[in-house]
Amino acid sequence: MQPLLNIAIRAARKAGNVAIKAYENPVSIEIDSKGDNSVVTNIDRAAEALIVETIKKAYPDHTIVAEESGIIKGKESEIQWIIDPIDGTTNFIKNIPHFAVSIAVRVKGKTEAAVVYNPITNELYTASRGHGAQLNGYRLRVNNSKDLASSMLATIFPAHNKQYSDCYFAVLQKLFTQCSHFRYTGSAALDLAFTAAGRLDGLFELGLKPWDIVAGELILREAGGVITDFAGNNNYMTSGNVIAGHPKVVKDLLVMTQDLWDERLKV
Ligand code: 2AM
Ligand code: CA
Repeated sequence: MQPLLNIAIRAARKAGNVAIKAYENPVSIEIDSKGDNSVVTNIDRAAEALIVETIKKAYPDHTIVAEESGIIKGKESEIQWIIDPIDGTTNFIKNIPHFAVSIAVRVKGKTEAAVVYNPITNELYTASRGHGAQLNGYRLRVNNSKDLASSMLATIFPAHNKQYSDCYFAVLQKLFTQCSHFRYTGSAALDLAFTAAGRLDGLFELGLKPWDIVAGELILREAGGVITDFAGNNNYMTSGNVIAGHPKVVKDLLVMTQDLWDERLKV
C-alpha cells in the first residue's frame, strides 16, 4: 500500500504549502459560512482542489469523498479517498498554527493508508495498515499511561450539537475531577495524532465527521491505541461520537461515562 501512502503524502504537502502561504499572508484568506453553522475559506477550497487533482492524476478511477466537494464518484467505487483539506479551520482563520491536512485511503471499507500533516510545524503523521505509525519517519507508540489520574485528555465542546450540552458538561465535570489535565486544541485529527504520539493519553469528542476521524484513526490504531463510540462499540464513523486513546484509558473513560451520556449518543 506504499504507493497509496506516497500519493497521500504528496497531496498533503501540496495542500500544506497552500495553507502556509495563506497563514503567512492572512489578508488573502476569505471566509464563508456554510449552511451547518460552520465556516470554510477560499484556502480550504484551493487546498482541497489540489489534493483532488493530485489523486486524480495518479488514480483517475478512484472515488473521493472530500469535506468541501462531497463525493466525487470514480469508476472504482471500492477505493475511496477521504479528505479534510484543513482540519482546524477556526484555528487557521485565527492564525493559530494548529491545523492539519487529513487524507485517508479506504479499500473495501478498510483504511489502508493515512496522513495527518501540520504544515506549520512540518509534522507529518503517517500510517499504513499493519506497518505502524510514524511522525516524520519515527515510529509512534501511545503513551503507556498507568491510570486516568495521571492522564492528559483532549476534548472539543459540542458547538454544533448544543442540545447535548448538559450531558457533555456532566461528563467533562466528572472526568475533570478524575484526570490530570485537559487540552482543547481545536483539531480533532491532530488530537488523534497527538494521542498516537503519546502527547495526549486520550480524548472524547462528539458529533465529528468521517473526514475528521478516518486518517487519525489508523494512525492511532497503528500506534497501539483504540477508538470506540460512546457505548464502546464501532459506530463512531456514523455517530461521530469518539472515545479514543491508550486501551486502558479508553476502558476507564467508557466505564466512567456510561451512565451520563444521553441514550441517543450511544447508538
Ligand atoms: P474542521 O476544522 O475541519 O471543520 C474543532 O472545531 C474540530 O471540530 C475540528 O476538527 C473541526 O473540523 C471539527 N468541526 C468543526 N465544525 C464541525 C461540524 N459542523 N461538525 C463536525 N465537526 C466539526
Ligand atoms: Ca475542514
